[in-house]
Amino acid sequence: MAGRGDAPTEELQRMLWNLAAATGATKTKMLKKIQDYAAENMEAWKKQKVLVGAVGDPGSGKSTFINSIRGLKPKAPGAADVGVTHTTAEATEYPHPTRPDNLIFVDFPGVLLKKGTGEKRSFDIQQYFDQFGEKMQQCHVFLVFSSGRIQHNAVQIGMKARDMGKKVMFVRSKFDIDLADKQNDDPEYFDDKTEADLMEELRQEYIKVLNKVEWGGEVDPKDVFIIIGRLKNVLEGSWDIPKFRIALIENLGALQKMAVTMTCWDFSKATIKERGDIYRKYAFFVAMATTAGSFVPYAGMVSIPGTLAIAYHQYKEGFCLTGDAVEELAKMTSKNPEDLKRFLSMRLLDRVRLNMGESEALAVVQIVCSGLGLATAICVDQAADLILPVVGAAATSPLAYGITAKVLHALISRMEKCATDLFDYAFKESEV
Ligand SMILES: Nc1nc2c(ncn2[C@@H]2O[C@H](COP(=O)(O)OP(=O)(O)OP(=O)(O)O)[C@@H](O)[C@H]2O)c(=O)[nH]1
Ligand SMILES: [Mg+2]
Repeated sequence: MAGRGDAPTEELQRMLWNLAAATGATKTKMLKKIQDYAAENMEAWKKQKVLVGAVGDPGSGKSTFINSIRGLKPKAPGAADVGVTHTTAEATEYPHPTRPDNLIFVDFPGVLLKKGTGEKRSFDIQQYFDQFGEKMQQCHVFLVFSSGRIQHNAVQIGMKARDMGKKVMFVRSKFDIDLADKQNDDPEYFDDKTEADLMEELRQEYIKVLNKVEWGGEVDPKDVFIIIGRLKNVLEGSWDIPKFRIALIENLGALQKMAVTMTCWDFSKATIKERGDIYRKYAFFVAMATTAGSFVPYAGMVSIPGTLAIAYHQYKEGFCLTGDAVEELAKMTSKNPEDLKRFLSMRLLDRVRLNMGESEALAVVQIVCSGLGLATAICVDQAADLILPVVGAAATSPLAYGITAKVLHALISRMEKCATDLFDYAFKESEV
């Protein structure tokens, strides 16, 4: 699906073609235009708004999941009401606490019952649509929830969403209950089969039911996610959560992908590479913006390598390596937060292989470090460690595009590695 977020890439492509065709002074002018454009777009994802709608069976865990993916426990301030009784009656927006303007989950009520029909109360899709159709229209992606077997009502709502041209993903929650039920009903099942086998069986059964209730059209198994919606399970990425996260961003435009990746905490190793790929695709903008000679000031920063510092902090956030994220990880894994932070800073300080000549690398390091010195401690927290622990002479020349791009790619690989090591370390039972 080509979302609106892809637009800058197309525009940029046009600009690059023009640049290739231009010569002399026109070429210089074109390059400047591209650099300005890149500077403008470096943080363009911050203007993106992504609305994710959760619809489906009552009590299936919609609100619980919305809280968890926002990093909130059920009773935390700003959390959606959850409970064993019917809770959600209005379509309610739940902005992500980290970036409330960028990512919003819309919690739709489970079913709307026809008034005054006594015992034979039934779901009326038209009534539901009259009431919530407008809100549904605003959403980019829909999650159709069920726990246990999916009900016809939920499928009907999903069909409406699909007919609106929205991407629909099916979430079957409460897999922990399915597992416990299976243990109880058929304990021998696990003699030669695993929990993952049960998950696949449930997925197939789910698809069969969808076909039976006339979903119409093939259901791709990749669109069915079997999860446990509790906070810990979502953050640590158990069962289909990593696949879900990847599928969610795959269905968004380029800038929207960036907005979601930058917003949601995720401590599973399974999505690290996808996050890295998003940053690698985006590195062009950062490198261009960084090398633009006229690029002062930007986001309140005055140095050219300041854009690198911004990128560095974005990567740290996106890979969940900030202080707040590490503290949450420590809480989840019952580890000492200071210990995890120490582990992380040691990893961040490790030598980065820049894959370039020694002197070239040293020049970059000097420029970056001096830039960070200028950028003040507010912007860079304790991270004057940016690339190598070398603080050298002041920068005299702007960075070349090629070198900057290499630095950015090296930074992204470094963050990927740090996140992998940190999550391994935190989730390991012993040794902490
Ligand atoms: N065991 C288990 N319980 C869950 C899970 N997800 C949610 N629950 C529980 O299921 C109950 C209903 O969850 P809600 O999140 O309120 O469900 P809902 O779909 O928002 O319900 P309505 O708003 O009433 O339609 C709560 O008691 C949750 O704690 C899960 O993955 N596993
Ligand atoms: Mg609810």
